[in-house]
Amino acid sequence: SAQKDYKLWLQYHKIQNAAIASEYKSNLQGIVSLGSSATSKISLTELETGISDMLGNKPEVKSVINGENNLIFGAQTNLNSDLQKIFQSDFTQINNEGFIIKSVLLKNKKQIVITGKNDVAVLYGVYSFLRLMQTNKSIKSINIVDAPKTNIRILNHWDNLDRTVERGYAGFSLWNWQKLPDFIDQRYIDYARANASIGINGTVLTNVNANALILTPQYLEKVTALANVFRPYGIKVYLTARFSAPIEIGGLKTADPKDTEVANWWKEKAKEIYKSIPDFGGFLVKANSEGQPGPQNYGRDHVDGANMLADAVAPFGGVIMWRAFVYSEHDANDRAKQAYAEFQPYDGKFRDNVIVQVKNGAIDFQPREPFHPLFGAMPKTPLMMEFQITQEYLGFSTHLVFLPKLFQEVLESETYQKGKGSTIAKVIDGSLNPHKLTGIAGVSNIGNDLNWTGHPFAQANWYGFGRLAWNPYLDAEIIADEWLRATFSNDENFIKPVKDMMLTSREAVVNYMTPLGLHHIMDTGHHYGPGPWVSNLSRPEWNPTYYHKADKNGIGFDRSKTGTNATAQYAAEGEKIFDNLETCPEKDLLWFHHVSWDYKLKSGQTLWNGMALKYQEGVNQVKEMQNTWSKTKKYVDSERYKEVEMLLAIQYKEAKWWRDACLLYFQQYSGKELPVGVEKST
Ligand code: GCW
Repeated sequence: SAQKDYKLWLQYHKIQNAAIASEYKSNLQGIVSLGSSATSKISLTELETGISDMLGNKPEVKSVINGENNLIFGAQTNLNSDLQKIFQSDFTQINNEGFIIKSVLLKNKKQIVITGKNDVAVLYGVYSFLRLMQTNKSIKSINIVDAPKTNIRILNHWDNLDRTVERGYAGFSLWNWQKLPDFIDQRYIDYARANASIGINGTVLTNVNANALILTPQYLEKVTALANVFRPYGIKVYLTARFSAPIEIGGLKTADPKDTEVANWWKEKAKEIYKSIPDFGGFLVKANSEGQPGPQNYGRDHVDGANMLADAVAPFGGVIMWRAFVYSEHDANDRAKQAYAEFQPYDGKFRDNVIVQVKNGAIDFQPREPFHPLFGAMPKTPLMMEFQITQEYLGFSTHLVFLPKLFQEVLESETYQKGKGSTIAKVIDGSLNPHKLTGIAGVSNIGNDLNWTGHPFAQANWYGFGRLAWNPYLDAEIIADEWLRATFSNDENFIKPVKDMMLTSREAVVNYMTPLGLHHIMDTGHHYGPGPWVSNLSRPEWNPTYYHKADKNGIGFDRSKTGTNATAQYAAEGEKIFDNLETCPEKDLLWFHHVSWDYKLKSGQTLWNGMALKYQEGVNQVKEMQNTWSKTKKYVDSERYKEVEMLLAIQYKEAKWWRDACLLYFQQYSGKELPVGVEKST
């Protein structure tokens, strides 16, 4: 039912396996909370709900530790001296947000203890413990010490104040500004709970294409109300700062970052915000990008702009997340090179409380992009990853695409910036070059749809983003496994095929949209469906033809030495690999090279045939996904079953649309027949 959909991965299904259920019952005779904060109360309620739903009976809640087989939870300072001693060395292994879950002998009695340095860390431990149960893992002798590897794990909502959501495909914004601050929608609480359960600790409430009004007292009062709801869940609120706000709402004549009045205006604004939101996170800024105002309007640069804002929030512990998503129509030779060209020289020039936010690839959230060359190339500057959870270029919320596969591919990418092993994950978590600030942002796919994300399986992308932000080394398969068990069923006959379906879904979308390194050939503006023929837009780098460059001789964007030399932005070893046709991974071929239609692929096929067969393979994979889903009826409630069935039917129809449109269009250039195995258009 819709109610099920709404509960996300926190279904707490009754445990079907009798042996597991009885193990849980015998180990969970009572619950003891050692704390009394709002956050401890959330932990307690969550444990009571989770355990009673999964086991069918409520464990006794005790006010003191007595008897054995209790689940005891509380922060370090609330532990008795025996427990303090037991966990002494474990505490040295974790940061402020880490937790410990352990089976211990306390006065010779067996107990399970969840602890951490503060109540929010304990809450993370509670969710981790409940996840063990949701996935039917043994709790007989637990020994888990875990801590997040990044410190800012944040959603970016591209939500406008009129509740429209830029690139949002799941309804309108959750934030009901009109009813705030006095009306607290239950959904705000449920949102915070879902985020806390996967370790997300920040949220940027507003669109990067920002509206200065959010910084007026009328709106800040509403923001304060949301911050108050989120605080006990360990979630900090951040806002986007429109660079021209001092003019628009401050009555100043300029927003020049070097103007003292402007700098003071921001200082006062920060003071005003922190007065009502003492733990306000800071600002996310899109400046001088796609028409947004910024320091360059005044002949200043990104460093001037970021540092001025950084100085305003620094006294209160705030941070500035300054985006590197910039490209200009005045240098349309290769858009992929522009962010690096502009930002790399700024390395080491930003204040300590600035983190530069870089999209995973150099163009824009494509089904597949090689990693952004800035990663690893600014060793003296903390960089945070920006992933897009909402599927702007991947079929909106109609196509089933499991994004952790994409995220993992990026995080595992080898930058070679400090030799082999310099992966993006190590750049992001500060292990390649140590930084105080580390982080991962995800552009949210959440809206006020009953099921939050439009597509029931898009919930897995929100979930997976959170899990990877916590641990960027986690395998997508583990994430899919956890999510399926927590969301649908622990039955292996369901898990195995549906997990395979999720894990192939990302390659399927690449195949039927942009195989072999093709990119940005979606129809223009909305980016839904194919549009490789579009070539009439005012800015050259908005036209799909700019990206595929198909002609009689071949197809692809030559970014090698013989072309725009974008490959030179990578570390020498990576550059060599991408530059050379022999070593360039075929999945990125047409991203880096323009090759003839007769170019021989590793399979021995010509490029034209290989490309056509990839389009067909994508279609076949979606057909297979439909087939897999059709066998799951008995494991899934009828509403979600039906929804996914209808959505997969659309996806299949549209995979064929992509195949047919792209092949028909490119065929005018290749002048070749379709190879055997490619179905004729329908
Ligand atoms: O992906 C593109 C989108 C814009 C977006 C921009 C950005 C918020 O098409 O809608 O604007 O990137 O990331 O700033």
